[in-house]
Amino acid sequence: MARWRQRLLSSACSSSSSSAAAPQALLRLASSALSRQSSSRGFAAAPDDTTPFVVDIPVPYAGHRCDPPEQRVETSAKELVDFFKVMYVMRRMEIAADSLYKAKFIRGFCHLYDGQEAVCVGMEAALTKEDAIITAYRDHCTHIGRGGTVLEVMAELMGRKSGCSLGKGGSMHMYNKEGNFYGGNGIVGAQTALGAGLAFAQKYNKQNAVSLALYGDGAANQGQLFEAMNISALWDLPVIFVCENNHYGMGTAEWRSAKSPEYYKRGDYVPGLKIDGMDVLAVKQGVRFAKEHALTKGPIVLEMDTYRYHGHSMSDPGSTYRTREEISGVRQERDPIERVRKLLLAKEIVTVADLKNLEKQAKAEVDEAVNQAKEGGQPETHELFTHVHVKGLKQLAYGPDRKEVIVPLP
Ligand SMILES: Cc1ncc(C[n+]2csc(CCOP(=O)(O)OP(=O)(O)O)c2C)c(N)n1
Ligand SMILES: [Mg+2]
Repeated sequence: MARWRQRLLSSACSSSSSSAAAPQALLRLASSALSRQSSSRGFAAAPDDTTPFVVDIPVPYAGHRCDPPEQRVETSAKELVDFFKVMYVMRRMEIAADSLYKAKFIRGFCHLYDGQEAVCVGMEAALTKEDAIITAYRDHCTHIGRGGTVLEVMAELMGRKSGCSLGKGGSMHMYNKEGNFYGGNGIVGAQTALGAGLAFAQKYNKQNAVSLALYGDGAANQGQLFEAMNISALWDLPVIFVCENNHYGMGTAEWRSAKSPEYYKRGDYVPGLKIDGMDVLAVKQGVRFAKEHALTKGPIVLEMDTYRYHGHSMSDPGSTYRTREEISGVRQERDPIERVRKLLLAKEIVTVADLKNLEKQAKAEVDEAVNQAKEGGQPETHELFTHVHVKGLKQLAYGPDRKEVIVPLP
């Protein structure tokens, strides 16, 4: 078991001897860049420069029934700065949600995404908003990725009407039709079949777009995932099944629940790709590859090797089935924001002071959203009966004994 834990820290590096030292090399490179910081900033590129340059992806991809993409990826100074900014906002937002929950401003369920930001952000960098996304309950940051605001998330979490689901959904039910984001779903694995349905609609309507159905390692053992894969493969649907493997389900480690934790291979006849989900550039490149595949050949599985710092939900301290050392080890070795920070410094795109400023701005943005959300009102009572049924069906809502009709639903 100790060996299994060790794998979390070194992650997919173990699959290639040449790459095993790569993360350490990246860390060394970054820390030497850090020590080179001085008052004079020798820009290799200005922070808003969009000129492309190439970066190595240290952890090798692993392919199943497909040749993986290159271990090199194009990026730019601007893209890296934008990645840092958005991931930092996401991190602050989740930390704020944690405090608000403890202060009882947020009630009910609350599933935090900190640690997994690179999956969401790298994915979006390879997609357009024509592409659709559906995920499970860990959806706050997905909403931001789809173009939503921190205020919409915070207000939704606190049950305020300025929330993205008008304060009626809460943590598990972020939603944004304009951004082709179909939620936030609480039934483990069910969203994968809905994702196949979204891809069916895209193909039927001859859209040049794909659907991404995200699910966790725990959900990977759900039967309906395999039903969804079967029909998607039969009909060549443009769907990307994205397994966010954070190595734990609800209080259960993957080795206790999955006979084969090689989730990228579990589509059997459906090709798969394993990606370092803590590396935003690796995710971008992998999702771009998968989109091309899905549009031309049909479904593909992506396994994102990632990690969540918080427990499964607020009732789970997250430290009873894993050690604190494991969590802090992943933070030190693989944190997705730190990785981009080091790259920005190594490439001399920003200084330490610039990054501090960006962090300050992100914190201020989140603080302001929290304050605004707190001031917002709760949904009106009549909203209890909207968004329940399709409009115009004239369904009746009854009292508990079904004798008393409360209201005809609009
Ligand atoms: C059909 C169904 N079974 C059980 C649950 C309770 N449940 C919620 S999350 C979860 C574990 C999911 O773990 P994973 O897919 O790895 O996602 P993570 O929480 O790690 O993001 C379980 C068993 C549920 N919501 N739906
Ligand atoms: Mg999990």
